[in-house]
Amino acid sequence: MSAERTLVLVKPDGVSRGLSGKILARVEAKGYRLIDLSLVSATREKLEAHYAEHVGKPFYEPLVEFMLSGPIVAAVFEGERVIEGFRSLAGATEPTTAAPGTIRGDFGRDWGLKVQQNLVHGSDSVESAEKEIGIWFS
Ligand code: DAT
Ligand code: MG
Repeated sequence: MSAERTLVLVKPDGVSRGLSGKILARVEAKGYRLIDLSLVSATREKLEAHYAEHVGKPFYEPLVEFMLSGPIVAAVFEGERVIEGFRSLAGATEPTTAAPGTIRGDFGRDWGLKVQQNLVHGSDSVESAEKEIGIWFS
Protein backbone atom coordinates (compact mmCIF):
# COMPACT_ATOMS: atom_id res chain seq x y z
CA MET A 1 0.00 0.00 0.00
CA SER A 2 1.39 3.40 -0.94
CA ALA A 3 1.51 6.01 1.84
CA GLU A 4 -1.16 8.67 2.07
CA ARG A 5 -0.57 12.29 1.18
CA THR A 6 -2.16 15.43 2.59
CA LEU A 7 -2.18 19.11 1.73
CA VAL A 8 -1.10 21.41 4.55
CA LEU A 9 -1.50 25.17 4.27
CA VAL A 10 0.08 27.64 6.68
CA LYS A 11 -2.51 30.40 6.37
CA PRO A 12 -1.65 34.12 6.09
CA ASP A 13 -1.76 34.59 9.88
CA GLY A 14 0.80 31.84 10.40
CA VAL A 15 3.13 33.20 7.74
CA SER A 16 2.87 36.83 8.86
CA ARG A 17 3.51 35.85 12.48
CA GLY A 18 6.66 34.01 11.47
CA LEU A 19 5.38 30.59 12.50
CA SER A 20 5.78 28.70 9.21
CA GLY A 21 9.04 27.04 10.20
CA LYS A 22 7.79 26.03 13.66
CA ILE A 23 4.60 24.58 12.21
CA LEU A 24 6.36 22.58 9.47
CA ALA A 25 8.92 21.39 12.03
CA ARG A 26 6.15 19.89 14.18
CA VAL A 27 4.82 17.93 11.22
CA GLU A 28 8.30 16.68 10.33
CA ALA A 29 9.04 15.84 13.97
CA LYS A 30 5.93 13.66 14.08
CA GLY A 31 7.61 11.64 11.33
CA TYR A 32 5.82 12.72 8.16
CA ARG A 33 7.88 13.33 5.07
CA LEU A 34 7.82 16.72 3.35
CA ILE A 35 7.53 16.07 -0.36
CA ASP A 36 6.56 19.45 -1.82
CA LEU A 37 6.71 23.03 -0.53
CA SER A 38 5.86 26.43 -1.95
CA LEU A 39 5.15 30.03 -0.90
CA VAL A 40 2.04 31.01 -2.81
CA SER A 41 -0.56 33.72 -3.19
CA ALA A 42 -4.14 32.53 -3.25
CA THR A 43 -6.62 33.63 -5.90
CA ARG A 44 -10.41 33.73 -5.69
CA GLU A 45 -10.53 30.90 -8.23
CA LYS A 46 -8.21 28.65 -6.22
CA LEU A 47 -10.12 29.40 -3.01
CA GLU A 48 -13.49 28.71 -4.58
CA ALA A 49 -12.23 25.27 -5.65
CA HIS A 50 -10.45 24.64 -2.35
CA TYR A 51 -13.41 25.69 -0.16
CA ALA A 52 -16.17 24.47 -2.53
CA GLU A 53 -18.08 22.89 0.38
CA HIS A 54 -18.29 26.28 2.14
CA VAL A 55 -19.39 28.48 -0.78
CA GLY A 56 -22.54 30.37 0.25
CA LYS A 57 -22.01 29.97 4.01
CA PRO A 58 -22.00 33.21 6.05
CA PHE A 59 -18.29 32.93 6.81
CA TYR A 60 -17.26 32.15 3.22
CA GLU A 61 -16.60 35.71 2.00
CA PRO A 62 -14.62 36.79 5.11
CA LEU A 63 -12.70 33.51 4.87
CA VAL A 64 -11.75 34.27 1.26
CA GLU A 65 -10.71 37.84 2.16
CA PHE A 66 -8.56 36.47 4.97
CA MET A 67 -6.92 33.87 2.72
CA LEU A 68 -6.16 36.63 0.16
CA SER A 69 -4.61 38.90 2.79
CA GLY A 70 -1.05 37.60 2.48
CA PRO A 71 1.20 34.79 1.32
CA ILE A 72 0.47 31.18 2.21
CA VAL A 73 2.85 28.26 2.62
CA ALA A 74 1.57 25.18 0.81
CA ALA A 75 3.10 21.81 1.64
CA VAL A 76 2.48 18.18 0.82
CA PHE A 77 3.29 15.65 3.52
CA GLU A 78 3.35 11.89 3.13
CA GLY A 79 3.04 8.99 5.54
CA GLU A 80 0.69 6.31 6.83
CA ARG A 81 -2.56 7.97 8.04
CA VAL A 82 -1.04 11.44 7.55
CA ILE A 83 -4.46 13.00 6.87
CA GLU A 84 -5.77 12.02 10.30
CA GLY A 85 -2.37 12.57 11.89
CA PHE A 86 -2.02 16.14 10.68
CA ARG A 87 -5.57 17.06 11.70
CA SER A 88 -4.75 15.74 15.14
CA LEU A 89 -1.59 17.89 15.27
CA ALA A 90 -3.60 20.93 14.05
CA GLY A 91 -6.32 20.68 16.70
CA ALA A 92 -9.94 21.82 16.62
CA THR A 93 -11.09 24.48 14.15
CA GLU A 94 -11.63 27.17 16.78
CA PRO A 95 -8.22 28.20 18.10
CA THR A 96 -9.44 29.65 21.42
CA THR A 97 -10.56 26.24 22.60
CA ALA A 98 -8.27 23.97 20.56
CA ALA A 99 -6.40 21.68 22.94
CA PRO A 100 -3.01 22.84 24.23
CA GLY A 101 -0.30 20.80 22.54
CA THR A 102 -1.90 21.29 19.13
CA ILE A 103 -0.78 23.88 16.59
CA ARG A 104 -4.00 25.88 16.89
CA GLY A 105 -4.15 25.42 20.65
CA ASP A 106 -0.56 26.51 21.25
CA PHE A 107 -0.22 29.35 18.74
CA GLY A 108 -3.78 30.51 18.06
CA ARG A 109 -6.51 32.52 19.70
CA ASP A 110 -9.50 34.67 18.79
CA TRP A 111 -8.31 38.00 17.43
CA GLY A 112 -11.78 39.55 17.36
CA LEU A 113 -12.47 38.98 13.68
CA LYS A 114 -15.38 37.02 12.24
CA VAL A 115 -13.24 34.36 10.64
CA GLN A 116 -11.13 32.08 12.74
CA GLN A 117 -7.52 32.89 12.05
CA ASN A 118 -6.57 29.36 12.85
CA LEU A 119 -3.11 29.12 11.30
CA VAL A 120 -3.39 25.94 9.27
CA HIS A 121 -5.44 23.91 6.86
CA GLY A 122 -5.25 20.14 6.51
CA SER A 123 -7.14 17.96 4.03
CA ASP A 124 -9.92 15.90 5.59
CA SER A 125 -10.06 12.84 3.30
CA VAL A 126 -8.08 11.03 0.62
CA GLU A 127 -10.41 12.50 -2.02
CA SER A 128 -10.06 16.09 -0.80
CA ALA A 129 -6.28 15.70 -0.41
CA GLU A 130 -5.99 14.64 -4.04
CA LYS A 131 -8.22 17.50 -5.17
CA GLU A 132 -6.45 20.11 -3.00
CA ILE A 133 -2.92 19.05 -3.98
CA GLY A 134 -4.01 19.55 -7.59
CA ILE A 135 -5.26 23.05 -6.80
CA TRP A 136 -2.14 24.31 -5.02
CA PHE A 137 0.51 22.37 -6.96
CA SER A 138 -0.71 22.45 -10.54
P1 DAT B 1 -11.14 22.95 9.33
O1 DAT B 1 -10.21 24.02 8.83
O2 DAT B 1 -10.89 22.66 10.78
O3 DAT B 1 -11.18 21.73 8.46
P2 DAT B 1 -13.69 23.69 8.14
O4 DAT B 1 -13.27 22.92 6.94
O5 DAT B 1 -15.01 23.38 8.75
O6 DAT B 1 -12.59 23.60 9.30
O7 DAT B 1 -13.72 25.25 7.80
C1 DAT B 1 -12.77 25.83 6.96
C2 DAT B 1 -12.32 27.14 7.56
O8 DAT B 1 -13.40 28.07 7.60
C3 DAT B 1 -11.87 27.03 9.02
O9 DAT B 1 -10.51 26.67 9.11
C4 DAT B 1 -12.15 28.39 9.56
C5 DAT B 1 -13.38 28.83 8.80
N1 DAT B 1 -14.61 28.53 9.55
C6 DAT B 1 -15.23 27.34 9.69
N2 DAT B 1 -16.33 27.43 10.42
C7 DAT B 1 -16.46 28.74 10.74
C8 DAT B 1 -17.41 29.52 11.48
N3 DAT B 1 -18.49 28.95 12.04
N4 DAT B 1 -17.19 30.85 11.60
C9 DAT B 1 -16.13 31.44 11.03
N5 DAT B 1 -15.20 30.76 10.32
C10 DAT B 1 -15.36 29.45 10.17
MG1 MG C 1 -11.81 21.58 6.40
